[in-house]
Amino acid sequence: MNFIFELFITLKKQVSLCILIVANLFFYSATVCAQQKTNPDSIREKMQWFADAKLGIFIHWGIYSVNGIDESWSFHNKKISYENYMKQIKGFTASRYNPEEWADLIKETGARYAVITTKHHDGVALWPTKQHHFNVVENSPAKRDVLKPFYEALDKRGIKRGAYFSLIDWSHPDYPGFLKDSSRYKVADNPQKWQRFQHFFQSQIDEVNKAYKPDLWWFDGDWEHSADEWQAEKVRKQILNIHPGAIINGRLQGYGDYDTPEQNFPVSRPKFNWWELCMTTNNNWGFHPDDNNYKTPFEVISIFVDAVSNGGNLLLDIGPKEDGTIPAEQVHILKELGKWNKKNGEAIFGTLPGLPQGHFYGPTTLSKDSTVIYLFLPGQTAGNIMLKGLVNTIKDAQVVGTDVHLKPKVVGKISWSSVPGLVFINVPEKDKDPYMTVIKLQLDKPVQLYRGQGGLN
Ligand code: JFZ
Repeated sequence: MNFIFELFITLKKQVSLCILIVANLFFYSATVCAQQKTNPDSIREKMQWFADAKLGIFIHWGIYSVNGIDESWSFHNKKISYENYMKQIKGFTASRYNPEEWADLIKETGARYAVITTKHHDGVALWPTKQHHFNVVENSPAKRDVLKPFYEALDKRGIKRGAYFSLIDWSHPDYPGFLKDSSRYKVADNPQKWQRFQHFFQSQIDEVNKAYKPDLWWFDGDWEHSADEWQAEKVRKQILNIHPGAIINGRLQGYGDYDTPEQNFPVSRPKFNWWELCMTTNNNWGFHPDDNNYKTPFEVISIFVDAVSNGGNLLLDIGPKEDGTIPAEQVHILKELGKWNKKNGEAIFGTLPGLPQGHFYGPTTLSKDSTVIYLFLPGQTAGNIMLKGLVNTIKDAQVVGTDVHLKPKVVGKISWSSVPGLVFINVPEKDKDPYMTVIKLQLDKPVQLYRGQGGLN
């Protein structure tokens, strides 16, 4: 990111101060969370595709889709016995699974990456693991590696391949954790057993790494053990030795590359270098026929735009059925999002985070060279919108995805003051997008903002 914001602050007695703030300082100075042990400068290059990607599709597919119950947590939280939970494996057929169709749908959304559960906390692998542990190839009627054709289909379409991998394995006899109120042993009391587990899970990671070379690793469950216990640094190196460009999410006890707030929406801009909001389309990660609490396409688009405006990505989840079909409500959301992206994508993909709060009552993004501001009109806005503190001259204003050009009006510019006037733009009702309208402002040069208090300091 190499543009600068110029912040003009007019002080009392006509002392004009011009402060240049390097954007790096603005966006990158910050508490780093997932990345305490990694150096942001050394990973910046490999993170570029992720920073530009903005949208990923998350897929929670596993034996929990057979009964349509909580993924792994249902037995852990004792809503169902472990035995009955595991019986679902006999119902996992993948009989109508069409990975090419999945990849087409993902492509249609505009997403640049997809992350699939290679193994959830229940320990059931979707690939033919050689570690003598549950997998859908040997233990389920699906009888095949369901990951391979999916990753191939993504590859064909230029979509980056992500592997969700649960460090926790509540099914493994050498893993301490099991039900919410019971554990098999304490690591300190039985280091050999824990070492066997370390060897096991690291061998599984190695299998996935060598077989599919994921572009992104999405670990989960690190909270049950420390970085030392997981040998997090070793795991990171093990992955990067095979695939130096691989990106690792923040759930590796400080050895990841980016942060993953889950189902929680930031209000002020997160100070992480890179972050990704993962979110369900209804209230559940996996297939849940009883859960009809779906977000509308408008709500999903609003959340997506808000994340992007604040420098984040959205990883939007779907939960296919055991036969491999995707619930119709989820297909609908994905297609509507895709339609919107097709029209408005230039304001999203490959952009920079938008203006700091205070200039516009809605999300914004900037083009890479920061000579374009995109204004996202919240809700069903039409009529006059207002932009404050823009020092630049606007060369052109256009409704994105259309050939409609608008005429901004500058109000209240005082000749003797360096404080910019207010920009009003009238957006006609007839040019509104059904979900969210975007206005493109072409500036005379990289954006310059006035951030002062109106002439007096
Ligand atoms: C985790 C998983 O447990 C969940 O099943 C899903 O895969 C999601 C994407 O990631 O989410 C969590 C993480 C922590 C807690 C609950 C769900 N927790 O600490 O209660």
